[in-house]
Amino acid sequence: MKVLVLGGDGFCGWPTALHLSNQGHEVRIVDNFARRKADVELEVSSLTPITPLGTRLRVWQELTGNEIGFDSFDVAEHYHRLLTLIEDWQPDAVVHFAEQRAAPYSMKSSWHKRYTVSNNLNATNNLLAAIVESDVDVHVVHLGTMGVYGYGTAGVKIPEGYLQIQIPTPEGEVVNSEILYPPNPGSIYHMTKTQDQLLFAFYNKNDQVRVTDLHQGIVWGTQTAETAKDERLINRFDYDGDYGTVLNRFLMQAAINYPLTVHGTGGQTRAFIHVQDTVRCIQLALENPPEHGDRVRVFNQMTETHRLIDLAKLVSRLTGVEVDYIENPRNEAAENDLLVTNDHLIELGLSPITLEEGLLTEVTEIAAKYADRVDLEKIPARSLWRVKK
Ligand code: NAD
Ligand code: USQ
Repeated sequence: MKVLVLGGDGFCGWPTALHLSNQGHEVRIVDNFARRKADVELEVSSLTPITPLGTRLRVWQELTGNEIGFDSFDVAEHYHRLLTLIEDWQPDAVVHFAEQRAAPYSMKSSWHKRYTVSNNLNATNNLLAAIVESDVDVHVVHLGTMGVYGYGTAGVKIPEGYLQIQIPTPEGEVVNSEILYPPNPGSIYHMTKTQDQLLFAFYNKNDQVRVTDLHQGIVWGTQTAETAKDERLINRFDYDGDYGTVLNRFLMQAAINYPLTVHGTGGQTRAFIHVQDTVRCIQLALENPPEHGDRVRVFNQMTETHRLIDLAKLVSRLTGVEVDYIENPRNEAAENDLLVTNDHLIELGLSPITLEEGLLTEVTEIAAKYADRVDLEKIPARSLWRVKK
């Protein structure tokens, strides 16, 4: 299959491109290096020493003989580059990672809010419009987020995208229906993902574009089988207060004996998935596309849920590092339960990697290996959801 990977230089995109290439698919990456430029803006670097994309691609070809193509442009800005690429290269599928993905970054200032909305919505709309204009039969696999649902469950499992409802009529009858699960975003970033859903629903209804939207939980870990083949292929590891996600931050903090930064009481429950499962789920979604005429397909791409304080205590027990309770910079519920359905990916053959102590140790070891690259100043989360007046 020919697969175009938008955002293929990023944390999820790079290991996905390698995994698909290793599985025998023809892969081509598009990226504008917005993520590497955000590191320059924030004066921080990946904990792991990532090499330039040109080096990554050359090493992969040397090791495997597989060539991965690359085009450098902004998907949200350069519509005609995207259209021409789809017309000329005729991909079977496009995996769409090319969005600004950090909630704290999206809340830093009005510029960051406007950038995140403009980048994410234009990237998604440009992709869909280009597919329609090109008339190429493309399956879109998009990386969405569990955060589109909010994280409260009212005691029932969050379904995969759609909610069955009953509407009472004035005549006393009940009409059964199914609607997109009500969106409940907790940041500007998450809000863009709820709006992506409407773009997919519209282009699917109007133009029969085939879409799989993967509502992914928090990705943890860093290496996959392919990125571990050579140090020059190493995946990025974000640890800073804007882009670092919670479990990887805890593991890095443990490696340098920095008290674990639990926001509030740590009563928030979130969904998680290891990066090795991310690449496997995307492969499963690509190799089992929806039929023509199917509505947008939604899979919940997560394997387990955890309360943050439980994760912090687990990491603390394994490593002896203390837990620090920090005033929560975000505007979020202090506590929530989270029950999630993930039947579709399991039915397609996903065998989840759970958060076993061995894997936690592996990530802590990687963090320890590169601990001298940590800038302690960059660990605190300084982006506030509501600016104190
Ligand atoms: P990332 O920032 O590491 O990667 C995104 C890549 O897209 C970067 O290389 C960036 O340069 C590129 N990009 C962004 N805007 C672009 C544009 N307009 N044109 C071209 N390239 C552009 O993020 P990630 O962690 O790999 O996340 C990928 C996707 O998965 C995101 O859409 C994110 O919302 C979703 N997701 C990530 C996680 C997670 O924990 N990392 C969890 C759930 C969902
Ligand atoms: N948190 C801490 N301590 C920290 C960092 C975070 O307690 O040092 C807390 C946050 O307050 C929040 C939770 O951990 O309650 C998750 O924060 P996060 O930064 O790990 O994850 P989030 O902002 O939700 O975003 C990440 C990815 C995003 C993806 C989302 C999936 O950056 O791209 O969409 O996870 S989900 O959380 O399921 O919506």
